[in-house]
Amino acid sequence: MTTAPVIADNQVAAYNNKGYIVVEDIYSPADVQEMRDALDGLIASAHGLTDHTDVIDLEPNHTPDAPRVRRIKEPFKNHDVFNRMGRHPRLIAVLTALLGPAFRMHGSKINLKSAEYGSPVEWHQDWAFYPHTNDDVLAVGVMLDDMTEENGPLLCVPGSHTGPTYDHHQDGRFIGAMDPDLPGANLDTAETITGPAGACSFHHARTIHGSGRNTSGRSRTLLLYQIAAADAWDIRGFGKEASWEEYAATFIAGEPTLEPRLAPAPVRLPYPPPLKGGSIYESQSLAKKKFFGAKTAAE
Ligand SMILES: O=C(O)CCC(=O)C(=O)O
Repeated sequence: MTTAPVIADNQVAAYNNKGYIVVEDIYSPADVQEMRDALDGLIASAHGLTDHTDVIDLEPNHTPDAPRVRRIKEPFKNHDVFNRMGRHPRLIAVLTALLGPAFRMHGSKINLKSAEYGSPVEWHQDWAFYPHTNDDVLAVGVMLDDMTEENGPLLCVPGSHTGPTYDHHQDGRFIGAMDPDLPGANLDTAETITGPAGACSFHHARTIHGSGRNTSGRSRTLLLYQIAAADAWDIRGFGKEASWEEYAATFIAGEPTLEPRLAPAPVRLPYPPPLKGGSIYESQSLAKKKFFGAKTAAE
């Protein structure tokens, strides 16, 4: 393992300028294998399921006998391996460079995007789902497979993290997707985020992003860790945690503070909530206009 800094100054500058970067070699091949093994166990538990659960979100073409998992919900909270990997020293080093010394894991998920059918994610800004008192908030995409041009990679619109927060509503209700025909969002300038397994992408919560269906023969498994600076408080309220102790346990560096930092950032609240909840896939399935495609027969 190299002793060089995990992230160079020009990468920090690129993150601030574009709203996203990729840093390679955060996780070793052994780390990636450990996460894949843990994931295999979670996927196996989808056998026999007839509906989504609190942990497992199913693809539209799932059947109990031929399980097809779209997403694992909250792996950091629900699984030791993903909890430990969320505290990996190399990840913490990068997050410290981008966010400062104290931050917490406010959510996590694994988007499986399986070969041949893995679902797309429509254009959106994470900020529209969880606005905070300041925008030192980002998502880490841990590549558990190589993410390539072919297997439904993440796409990010450069500079969009300094622009408006777009409407993610339809007919007066939050659906978690932007209108793809919206003028000014510059979706045509989106860049493809690629990297080898073990690399991580870091995208700012206001960056416009999405990804297409995986029609390739290779899976694109992306573990997403959602991170907020300690002084960025979710303006929807105390958060998902039931108690102060649970909230404090989400800190992966530094300590909680009771003094939120207020910074100007355009905010829209995700209310009233979508008629279909549970995951972004469910709420976005309500969108009348889809950019990434055509619905499948099963949707
Ligand atoms: O998995 C992807 O390509 C996009 C993930 C994402 O933006 C999300 O789940 O909010």
